[in-house]
Amino acid sequence: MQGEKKILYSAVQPTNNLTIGNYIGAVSNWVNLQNSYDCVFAIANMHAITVRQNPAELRKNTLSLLALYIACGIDPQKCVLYLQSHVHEHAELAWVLNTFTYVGEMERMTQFKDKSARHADNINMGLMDYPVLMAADILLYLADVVPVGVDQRQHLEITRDIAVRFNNIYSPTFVVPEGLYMKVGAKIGDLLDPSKKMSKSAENANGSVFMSDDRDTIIRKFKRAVTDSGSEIKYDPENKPGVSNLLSIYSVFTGKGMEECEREFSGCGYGDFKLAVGEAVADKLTPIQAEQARLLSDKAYLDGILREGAEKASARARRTLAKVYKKIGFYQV
Ligand code: ATP
Ligand code: LTN
Repeated sequence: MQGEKKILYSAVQPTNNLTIGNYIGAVSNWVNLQNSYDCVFAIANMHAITVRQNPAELRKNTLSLLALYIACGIDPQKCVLYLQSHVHEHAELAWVLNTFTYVGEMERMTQFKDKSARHADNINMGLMDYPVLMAADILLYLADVVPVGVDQRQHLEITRDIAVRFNNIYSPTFVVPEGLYMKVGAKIGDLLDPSKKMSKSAENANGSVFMSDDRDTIIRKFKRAVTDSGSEIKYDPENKPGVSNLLSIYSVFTGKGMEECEREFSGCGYGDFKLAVGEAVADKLTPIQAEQARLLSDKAYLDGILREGAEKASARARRTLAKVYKKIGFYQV
């Protein structure tokens, strides 16, 4: 806890373009939470390189993600916004935590297994160690809560295990963080196959709506979205995964509760419903895209945010790492 407020930490990798799944599962919640918590948000470029990146693209995606955070409403005056590689303590704590993590635990991680299958030619140590670096991110800032999509639940669990393990061997050092998952939208499905999560790196780009898609593209993608048998528009993820996915998207993008959304579409055909969801998404994204473009034309401003963020983040990270080094017996002069 920092002052009166609990500490909240989260991050997104600057890989590809963000999808509305990332927005709904992560960034849009951050905007709502930033007043109630002491927030630290990172751009996880060290995680990004666990899958081979083009250096120029990675650089570009980094600034683009920072501009998107701000365009979505994250206020750099209220929150710490920084780039992971600017704070060397992440790599240092990850090394220490590696010695408190078992190989078997990492081999069991679902994301590791998925990504190993997708990148069979590059199953590098970093890919396997990804959750330990994520644990280091969270534990360095003594975060109380970590808002993420449900795909990250397993990584949060291992972070908690590592924290408890360390605290038990030495003395209370780390805060054991809680994952924060939203009721609606913690797992947005692919529009063409709602049983799969909508992903930045999906093979078929028609199933993912990107934050950078223009209005026509967004509407076209929603028009092609799969629905379910029957004609009723109600939230029932078990039996109506396609319709429920679209309702979740609509609910988050309009800020309306689920019951209100169901009422609005009662008696409406699937065609009109899909068009309405597409329009709501496009209406919300158009001004965000314009603001992102405006911010990207002011590189000096964005660099300034990163410089300031790195200073604030480093000051916190340094304190935690110093405690850890002391407890494990690293000689200090
Ligand atoms: P990739 O598909 O390239 O592995 P990703 O889309 O999972 O990447 P990340 O940077 O790994 O993107 O995740 C950023 C945040 O977005 C995380 O909090 C994650 O839980 C959330 N997220 C990702 N996909 C979805 C989704 N389909 N629905 C809800 N939240 C999601
Ligand atoms: N692995 C996360 C991104 C991430 C993260 C974090 C999220 C890196 N470090 C710390 C929360 C807290 C993902 O969403 N793929």
